[in-house]
Amino acid sequence: MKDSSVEVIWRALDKFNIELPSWGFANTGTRFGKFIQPAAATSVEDKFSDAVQVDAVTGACKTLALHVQWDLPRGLQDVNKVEGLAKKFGIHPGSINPNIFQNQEYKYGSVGNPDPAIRRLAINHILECVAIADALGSRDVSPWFADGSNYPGTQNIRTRIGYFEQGLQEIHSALKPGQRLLLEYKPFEPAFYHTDIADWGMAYLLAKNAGPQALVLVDTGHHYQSQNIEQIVAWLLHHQMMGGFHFNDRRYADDDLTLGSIDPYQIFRIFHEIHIFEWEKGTTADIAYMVDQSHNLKGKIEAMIQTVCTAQELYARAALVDRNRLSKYQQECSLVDAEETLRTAFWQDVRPVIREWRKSRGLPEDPLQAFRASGYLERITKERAEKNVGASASYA
Ligand code: RM4
Ligand code: MN
Ligand code: MN
Repeated sequence: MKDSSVEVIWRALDKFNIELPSWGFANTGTRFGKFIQPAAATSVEDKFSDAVQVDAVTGACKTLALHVQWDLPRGLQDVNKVEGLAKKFGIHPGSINPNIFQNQEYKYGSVGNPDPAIRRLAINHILECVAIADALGSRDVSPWFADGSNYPGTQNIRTRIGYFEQGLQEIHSALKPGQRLLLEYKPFEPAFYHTDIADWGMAYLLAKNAGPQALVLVDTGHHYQSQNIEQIVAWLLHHQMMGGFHFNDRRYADDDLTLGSIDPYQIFRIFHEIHIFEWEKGTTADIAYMVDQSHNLKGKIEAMIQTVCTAQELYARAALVDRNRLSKYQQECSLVDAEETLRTAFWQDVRPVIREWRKSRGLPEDPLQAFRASGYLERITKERAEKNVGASASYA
């Protein structure tokens, strides 16, 4: 590979940080049951400890996304504990995720619930999350709303839009300067007829209505079949509304599969849109790159390492696109040459260059192999096995 290409890759990787999800280290399941893993994290301390292993071998994961109900069950009162863990493990709390989908109260929705008392409960919880984020020094509050309905005619769709507009405005007004509210959309599941924030257009309009610190979060798994995700990303970038990603891959629906395992070209094309935006504007897009995957079959830490490495590879490959040539070909409508410019970058094997980059940064050349050699997995399997035996696996 040319020296200039090597430099492009190194520069790209130096600035590419990926946030890990705390919930990706714990036992999670499908809607039919959980497959319990003996090494799964059993506490927030375990989650920090596991996340650090991923950072130790990849050097790319300096923050850990937290889900308030799962990681700070006592809300603000748990801030000190989490701060202590962050210090101990040297990884910062990342985005703060409210939980407005799990409690019985939210059966018919949270911020979109017809009952004003439930709407208040949900808004208050998110307001507490804003305060938690502020206390922990983390910038983004990113709620995902499971709100919706299962049968036609059972809810007033427009009334609920109004509830969301009002509620999100109130939440926005509690944001401190610099904080961001990231609105995630999802077309269906758990609601199967209508979801209140079903796509990027709805998230965009609600964010715009809430205020300037509200942006859109794109979970790559939350799209209809065959949707052009890079086009959505391009639109959000164009309107300065692209707040962050939840990375995962999907074959059918919200499968939470490993990033790039099904369609690496899709992820490459998303990264290309970001690189070309940054190149044209001469700035770095302020995007939070986060993973949202819960593996119940793969080893959780290994799956995260695999994900981070895949993200780095695809990000580096997209950085290699010769954008000068591409622009020229686009202008001339030289279709084959333009497409080949993209494909040439996609088919480059960047792994040897990434290995060199890792070495130069004091990181292991092969992160997965380094993790396996560390003995960490064997140690935690022993330490946690007993605690995990008692974990509930049942669906009904
Ligand atoms: C949802 C969505 C959210 C995540 C929950 C657990 O499908 O992706 O981001 O917080 O799952
Ligand atoms: Mn998500
Ligand atoms: Mn999801």
